[in-house]
Amino acid sequence: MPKLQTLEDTPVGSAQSSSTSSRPLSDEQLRKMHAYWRAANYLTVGQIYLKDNPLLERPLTREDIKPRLLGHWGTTAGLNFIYTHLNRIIVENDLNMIYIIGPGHGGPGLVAHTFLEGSYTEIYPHIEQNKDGLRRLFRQFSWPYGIPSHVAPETPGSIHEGGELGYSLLHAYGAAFDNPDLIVACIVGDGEAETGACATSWHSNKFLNPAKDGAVLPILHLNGYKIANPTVLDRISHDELIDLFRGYGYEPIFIEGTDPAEMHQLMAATLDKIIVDIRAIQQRARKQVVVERPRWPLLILRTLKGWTGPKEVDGKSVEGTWRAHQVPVDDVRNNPDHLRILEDWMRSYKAEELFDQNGTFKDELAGLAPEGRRRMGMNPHANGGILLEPLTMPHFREYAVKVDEPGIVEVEATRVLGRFLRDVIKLNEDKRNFRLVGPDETASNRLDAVYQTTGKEWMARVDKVDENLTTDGRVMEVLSEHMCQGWLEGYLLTGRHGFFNCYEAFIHIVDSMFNQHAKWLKTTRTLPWRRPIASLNYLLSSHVWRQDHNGFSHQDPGFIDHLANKKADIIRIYLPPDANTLLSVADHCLRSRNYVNLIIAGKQPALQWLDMDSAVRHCTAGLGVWDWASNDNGNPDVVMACAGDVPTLEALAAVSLLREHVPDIRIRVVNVVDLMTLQPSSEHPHGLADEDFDELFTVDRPVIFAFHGYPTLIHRLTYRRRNHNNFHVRGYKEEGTTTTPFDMVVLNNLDRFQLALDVIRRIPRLKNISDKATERFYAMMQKHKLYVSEHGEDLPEIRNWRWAA
Ligand SMILES: Cc1ncc(C[n+]2csc(CCOP(=O)(O)OP(=O)(O)O)c2C)c(N)n1
Ligand SMILES: [Mg+2]
Repeated sequence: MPKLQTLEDTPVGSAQSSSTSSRPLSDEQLRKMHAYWRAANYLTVGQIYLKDNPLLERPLTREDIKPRLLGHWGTTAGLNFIYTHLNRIIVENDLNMIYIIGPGHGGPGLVAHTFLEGSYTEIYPHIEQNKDGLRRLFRQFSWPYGIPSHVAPETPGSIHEGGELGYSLLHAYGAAFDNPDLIVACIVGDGEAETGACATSWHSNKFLNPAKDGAVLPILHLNGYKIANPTVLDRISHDELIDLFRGYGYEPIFIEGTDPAEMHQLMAATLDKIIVDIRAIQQRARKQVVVERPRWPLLILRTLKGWTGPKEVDGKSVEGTWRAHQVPVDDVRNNPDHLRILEDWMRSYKAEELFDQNGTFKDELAGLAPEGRRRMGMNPHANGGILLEPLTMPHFREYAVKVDEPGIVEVEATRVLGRFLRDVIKLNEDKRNFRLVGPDETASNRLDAVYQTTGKEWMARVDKVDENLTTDGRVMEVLSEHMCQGWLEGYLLTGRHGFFNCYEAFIHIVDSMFNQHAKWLKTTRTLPWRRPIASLNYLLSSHVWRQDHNGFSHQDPGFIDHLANKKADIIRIYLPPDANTLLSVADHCLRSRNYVNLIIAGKQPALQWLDMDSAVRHCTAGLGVWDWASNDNGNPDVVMACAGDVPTLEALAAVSLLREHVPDIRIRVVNVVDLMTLQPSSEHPHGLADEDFDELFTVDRPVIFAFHGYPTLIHRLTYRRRNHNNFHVRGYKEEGTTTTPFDMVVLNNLDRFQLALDVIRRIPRLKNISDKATERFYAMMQKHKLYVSEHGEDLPEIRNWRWAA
């Protein structure tokens, strides 16, 4: 190994490398590459500041300047530098490479580069390769109805917006899995590296198999600053920094400097070496029988924040400081000194040497970029829908649970799903395009049938006691919901399929990541060139009602509410009441595109309601009357609605109690699988038309609704329905502990006794029996309480309850 120099030995400002000192670029190459970088920087500054005069053909005036200066300069010079150099190694080595930019606020840099390489104009022909095109390119940036300032879905070549920092490396690894030919260059901001998600994501190298997967090249962009502060990684000693990354299992290669000519040589030499190293690792692994975890190279690039920008503004240092983060010189329209600084800055890039009189990028420079799909802006992996192949699906009906009578057999729904997923994996093994991710819970969620056909990907040490670990597994388990989510997103965005299983309460850890993915999907629907990708599928099991081991900390159904906030077009929420409905829903979700599908299903033995034909019909409708449980003959006293497996059980148990105690009561049972059917059709594509809703829920009868989650959501979804005033919802009200399954529903007033009372109290003609019923049902609850306190389990009549037709 080359000896690493410590920062203390190194005068800042001179280029340093721990890896090499050779100078691979000829003078000509150096001149051109430097010009290419200047062009990208020029276009970046132009986008932030100018609405006219794009080639500075006349002195800048305030009329040329945008009224609102929005964007981020500081990170972008470094990003542009890296892109220029990646172009060279792509061309020289014919690499299949994509670029993920953690500090996505460097959006104008990626726009600039994809414009220079021609990708941008191919996708957006009105941004021509001439003066008009440049003017439009500048003007549209951070402009109303133009393009966003970040590396957004609108940006060619991007699968990572980077607006919310922290996920770049996870997306990079997700993209690299099962893409043996792909190299994912991933810029990680030194501020971004302080986030929790990023901190854990370095461990992804323990899950990447050099023989079967592609490579990730992490590039830590050590520009020293965030918005207003230094970064931790910049202010620890060089040794500590290197030790940190060696500790994560990488081979850090450090380069530093400010002089462009020196830095170009150093960067080129370093990247050459890195590509040799990556290829050597891959070749070795691909020849070996037993694959070992290599030390992948990691580049640490220490440059100036705002490199090549204004050194000083109003007597304060800007280049190389946090002041360069956004717009380094502001108020340009009103402050002539600032206008002059901007003009000098822009002229320092010598646009006249870069663009011809028409404003077209000069051929000799444009020729440096890769061609066709090798351009990072045009690489199909960054528009994964292009590469998406549908999964070969087993027939879900073959996994059906036999249900002769509703409410008699008990089955663990997720265990049944596990067999189906096992065969999804088996049938797509050759395509290598499906992964099941989860934070250490796949077996706990009872999906362990998958281990009959595959193992868990694991590149670290294996001990005798371990089970199902392999270097080539379709299951990815790591105790980080962030990693599961980020990997899966990267995998989906590059055109593959997957499934995320998680405890219901802890999926909240990735609320924010889900937000970002949902925003991405929403935007891509408006971009015809972005092809649809496979949906992000969540299975939440070990849910709020059956946390028998764990208690209150594990009881939280709020992820449903979180999803329901997002754009209806992309959100689907399913609460299958039993195994056959779960199979039908899962099959549907795995075939769908561009959605986030949320499925919530229990793993505990539970009564089964529908045979497969009925399940398919029910799921196709999304909700419906369960005739076998209803006796209303079109004229119900009450509608008993339910959504979720446990609420369905309690609702049906309440119905049978009511039949017993109030024999002439007419009850209609409506079960909801697809929650979004409750919304008006104007709000959600699955929303039921008002007439159909009225038909099911009536316009004037009480509706007692037993719901899996927080009750307010049902009100939110139905408040515009005619009968909303008669909706009475029971659900989780944040009461929990380590108690019996039935006591959990009692604590939250979702139990059969409470539901039965709710019914009686709301049917006017039953007013006279209300007090008596209250007494009787309260007595039953009392008996339950005493029994569970004494015996530690539910009453036999609760445990052994079955639906009697
Ligand atoms: C999770 C998150 N928290 C805070 C922010 C606000 N923010 C935007 S840029 C930035 C600083 C980023 O610093 P760094 O990663 O070092 O990027 P660079 O220096 O390259 O601009 C912050 C805090 C954010 N975008 N995401
Ligand atoms: Mg930084």
